[in-house]
Formats: sequence, structure tokens, C-alpha cells
Amino acid sequence: MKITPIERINQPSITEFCNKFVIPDKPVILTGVANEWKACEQWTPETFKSMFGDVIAPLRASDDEIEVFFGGLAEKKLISIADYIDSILSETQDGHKRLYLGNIPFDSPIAKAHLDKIRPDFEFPNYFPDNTGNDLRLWIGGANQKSTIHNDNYHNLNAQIFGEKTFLLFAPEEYQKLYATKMDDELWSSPIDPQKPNLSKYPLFDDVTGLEAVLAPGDILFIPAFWWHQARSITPSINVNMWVYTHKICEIWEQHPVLSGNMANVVS
Ligand SMILES: O=C(O)CCC(=O)C(=O)O
Repeated sequence: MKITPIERINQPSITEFCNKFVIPDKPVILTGVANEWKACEQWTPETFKSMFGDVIAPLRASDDEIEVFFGGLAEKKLISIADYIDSILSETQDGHKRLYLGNIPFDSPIAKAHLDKIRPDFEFPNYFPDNTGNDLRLWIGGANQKSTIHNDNYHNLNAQIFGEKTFLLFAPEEYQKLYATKMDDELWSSPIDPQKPNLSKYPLFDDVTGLEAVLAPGDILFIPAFWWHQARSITPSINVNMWVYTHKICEIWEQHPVLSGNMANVVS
């Protein structure tokens, strides 16, 4: 695996961002934008404990997504937000996995009433002139939480609010080296853990090239649609992201009503 650091850009205009990054599908870290948000000034794990501590939520049974997708841990577990926040702020013991409060839609029927209280604390700029719809999500996890390498069929702005998180990014055309398999009609995911890849089982992964984005509070990562990515938290971490649908993505989707993993052929 050959990884190089991603580019950073400070406070681009809408036109500059669009021309340099959205149109050519180029990942970048945006700085100087989210730093202004109330979320970045005020949100900590303790904020969530004091505001929502009594709420009982169904969370992912492991914060290692390979275990959820490939290891039979798909069932959710109920926990209070207070207990969950305590768990992500304490050390894990060997063999003991944390749960994961990730991928929570701000407008889901269960979460909306709670998350509406913090929704005014951030606002992503609209860098996408042909935007046809957005989906906002919340991600709160402990150190070493990690996703699989997967891709999404929409653009993504992922903002680091608290703590540090690192993303590995691979261009769509790298898909054969990732051994991604179909999880459902919208999701393809790789069984490879890039921090400890099994190269005798997945030899092509050795040749993959990618980018690394290390996010600190106030950084926003742009992941273009169909780019493969893995998220891994370095410390307890809070992120919000906005998935963005655009006319261009919808057109590709309509012309090729196949699956996002296969879309790598189409967009490369
Ligand atoms: O932070 C995570 O666990 C995954 C984030 C992700 O995959 C995304 O923003 O698309």
C-alpha cells in the first residue's frame, strides 16, 4: 500500500471549490470553515452525556465495522448515552469491543427529536451547484474505532468536531485491489483491514495507492462520490457529515443502475 498525504485548502470560494475539486472528483481537506461553528467551540463527549445521557439508543455491536459486516455482529445493542460516553472515554480491555454510535441520521424518526436541539450548531456551505438533496449524520466513537473500506454513491463532506480521526482514500479505479464484496443494493465493502492486511489472501492490496487525511477539529474532508474510504479514530472523536446527491451522480446512477462497487468502472 502506497499512501501520500492529501491536499488542504483554506476557505475556498464556491466557484474555486467546484472547479478544483467537485468537477474533477478530487478529495481535499477544507480548513477555516467549520472552525467557526458553535459545534466546534462547544461539543465534547460530555456535552452529549449531559444533554442526552438518559436516552436509550440501539447502537452497533462493535466499533470495528469488519466485525459488523463480516464477523456476525450485525445486531444492535441497547445502551444509555451516558454509559456509552463513559465507555468511549475509558480504556478498553483486551478482547472487549466497544459499541459504536455512528451513522445516525439527523432526521431519523428515533433521533430527530433529540438531534434537532443541536442541529443549529453547524451548517455546511453548499459547494454543489447541482445539489439535489442532502443527508446529515452523526458519528461519535472511542479511540481505534474503524470502518471498513467502502464507497458511497454520493459526495461527502465529513467534519471533525472533536478529537482526531484519519481517513484512507482510494480512487474508484483501485477497486480490484480492494476485493470489495456486495453488502446490499447500495453498499460494497472490503474485508481487508488496511492496518493489518492479510496479503497472502489479498495480494493485490500490496499495490494499492491512496491518500491519507488526518483530521483535527475544524477540518472538513471532501470525499467525492464513489471514492473508497476507511475511517479510523485516533482519539475519542465526534464527526458530522453531509452526503450530497447531485444531478451528475443521479445521471450516472440512472444510466447504470448497477451497484456502487461496480460504478468504479463507470466513473474512472
Ligand atoms: O466514521 C466512520 O465510521 C465512517 C464515516 C464514513 O464512512 C463516511 O463519512 O462516509
